Amino acid sequence: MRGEEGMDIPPEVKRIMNDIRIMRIRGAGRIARAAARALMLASEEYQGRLIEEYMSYMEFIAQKLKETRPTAVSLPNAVNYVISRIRRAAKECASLDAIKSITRDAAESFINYSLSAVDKIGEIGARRIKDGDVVLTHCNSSAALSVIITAFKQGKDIEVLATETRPKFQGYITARVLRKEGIPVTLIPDSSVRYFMRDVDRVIVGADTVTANGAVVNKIGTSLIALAAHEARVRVFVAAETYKFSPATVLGELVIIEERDLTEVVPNEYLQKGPKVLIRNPAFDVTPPDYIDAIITEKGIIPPQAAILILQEEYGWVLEDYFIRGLNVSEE
Ligand code: RUB
Repeated sequence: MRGEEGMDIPPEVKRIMNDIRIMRIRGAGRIARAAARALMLASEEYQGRLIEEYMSYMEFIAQKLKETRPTAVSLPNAVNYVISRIRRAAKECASLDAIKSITRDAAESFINYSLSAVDKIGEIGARRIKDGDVVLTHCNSSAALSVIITAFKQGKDIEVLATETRPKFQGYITARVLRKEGIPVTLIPDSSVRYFMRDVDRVIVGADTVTANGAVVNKIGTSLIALAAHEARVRVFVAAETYKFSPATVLGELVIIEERDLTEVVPNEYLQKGPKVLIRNPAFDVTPPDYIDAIITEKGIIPPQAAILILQEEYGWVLEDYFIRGLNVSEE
């Protein structure tokens, strides 16, 4: 593949980009790890000798990766984690070989951090699940599953209601994973959530993005589930690694909600006939902090209103940089 700037994208990197786009690689955590790996592969494949060229090539790949899916902030956060380390190394005038090895280390350290964060969330979140609980989950979230599976492995007798999650049916993946673990699971239609809510003790979902005010962007339907849970006084927990928190939202940026292909909702033949109605397919929605009891991160459980503290701790340098650069620009 040749990019706008005439740069080659190695086939394996191109494959990862496409897999993210078509959702063969999906779920915010997996997408983030795949992006870090893609940067590592792109770096390994780079044949040139000039640092400047290497930098523009890596920035180009980073940009292309960020464009694959718009909503999960874990993707730009993972890319920026690696790219910021490469930029720093280039500024310090390291050799190209040294910069390449920093690229590999940065990508590997992001991937390892991400995997251990999911385990840690499992340990922390499992403390909030009681013996005998019925847990409802939506879509397919590794972080939410980590909590459920850890609680079960601790010997807690639990049962799970998994929503189908139309239109892409990620709930079937969740049901399969839970069944393999030996956890009793019932697959239910999305529209039956309020019907079942009276039997539910806890709702646990994942997140694609957590905003500065503690709102959670997750698979479409999450906000309706949270609303039904709120009405029934059922606690709602969100399992989210800290790289799912969005620094851009501190600066007032809104999260882009992905709208996917209409063929996910209606058959292609129907579309080809030129349907007389408008069809839409938003993939995510926003659950306000008022409907969330707590966010389980690898650093501990926080109320959604404390999201800003995570952002200050994890991304303070990004924000500082923005404000300092902003100041420089206005002083010029
Ligand atoms: C997946 C989804 C998941 C979050 C969290 O949407 O909404 O709940 O990404 O997942 P899609 P994880 O299938 O459209 O990518 O906890 O695995 O990061």
